[in-house]
Amino acid sequence: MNTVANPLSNTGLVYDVRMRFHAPGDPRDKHPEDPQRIWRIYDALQRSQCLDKCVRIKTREATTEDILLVHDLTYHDTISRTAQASQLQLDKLASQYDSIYLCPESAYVARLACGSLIELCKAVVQGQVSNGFAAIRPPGHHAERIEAMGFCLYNNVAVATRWVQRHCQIKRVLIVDWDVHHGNGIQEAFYQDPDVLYFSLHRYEGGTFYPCSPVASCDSIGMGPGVGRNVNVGWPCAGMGDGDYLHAFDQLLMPMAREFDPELVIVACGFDAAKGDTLGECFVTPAGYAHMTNLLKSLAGGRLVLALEGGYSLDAVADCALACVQVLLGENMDILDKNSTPDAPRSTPHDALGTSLPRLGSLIPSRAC
Ligand code: 6DK
Ligand code: ZN
Repeated sequence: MNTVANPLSNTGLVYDVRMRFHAPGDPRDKHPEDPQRIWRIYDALQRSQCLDKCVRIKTREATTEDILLVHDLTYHDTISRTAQASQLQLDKLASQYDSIYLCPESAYVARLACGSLIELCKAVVQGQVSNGFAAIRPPGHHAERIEAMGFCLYNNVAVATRWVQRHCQIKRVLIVDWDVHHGNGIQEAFYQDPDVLYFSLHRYEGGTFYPCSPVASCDSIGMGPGVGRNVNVGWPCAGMGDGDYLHAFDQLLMPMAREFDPELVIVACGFDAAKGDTLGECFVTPAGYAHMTNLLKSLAGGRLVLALEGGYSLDAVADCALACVQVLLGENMDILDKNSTPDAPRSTPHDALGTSLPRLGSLIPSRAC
């Protein structure tokens, strides 16, 4: 039997067909952040009978008050006004940001994504469901206080984190960001906050991989009272796989997380490090994401929320999201491919984790470096 047992749970799901309305102004423009991404997740859940086992969480728009927990009012108003703008004006505004497209529905959809993640986090914290998955878009982890970037308008994960801290009696939140890009916006929001541990694994490559900023380096450790609560595992190259990710979980994330003792865990859940994603150029498998989900389920009394960020291979996004939801539901997981599991420790230092830790993923034959 090639599966690993997993206790049953009650899993919330956010999906709203209206989140497909955010799309490039010219429908002939193909963009990786494609409305079909969330539909493909929904379809995979339906085909595998997982949909019926999930509890659907009612979606809602984030209010201005919610958005202002992270973003500034002028920025909020700039995005809100896009609902009345012409496509020409929208293209002009979008061009002032880095890697952004806008259409008249974008602001509404961004509020819907953000508000729905808040509702899912609330349901988990209040115990209506044990854990949950939010198939939301546009993504959020690059969005800064006053800046849209990297396909992101509002920082869904940061707003939901601040919301549960403000409205529920939740203090310590662990945010794990396994999107292949660094979540500069989440880092910015909590950089001085001792109550939010932000842990990101991403391609860094000396600051040449998007968002191409030195703030994504492992030197960014937090500031003031937040020192030690920001952890960047910046990969030096493409080609990372299950072994690399699980080794970083085993050696760094899980020990730090146990010590931090979070009351809620939120994953900025991009699937662009998945095998088959041409933007990410990595090799994480659905079983790899399932095992990472399973490890995180052991924290915070199982209060775990996965919020979709990137992921551009429609097949990989569907397969990986399904594998994660199956773990959330407590279904058995596929065992990992032997060639993707962590290698026995070696003494070779690794750029990303510092000199005292073994080299990662050395069993993976396909890596580019
Ligand atoms: N632009 C994200 O996955 C967003 O982190 C990544 C944003 C990358 C912007 C640079 C880039 C392309 C590439 C191909 C075609 C058009 C634009 F926020 C998340 F969605 F999660 O690669
Ligand atoms: Zn990404």
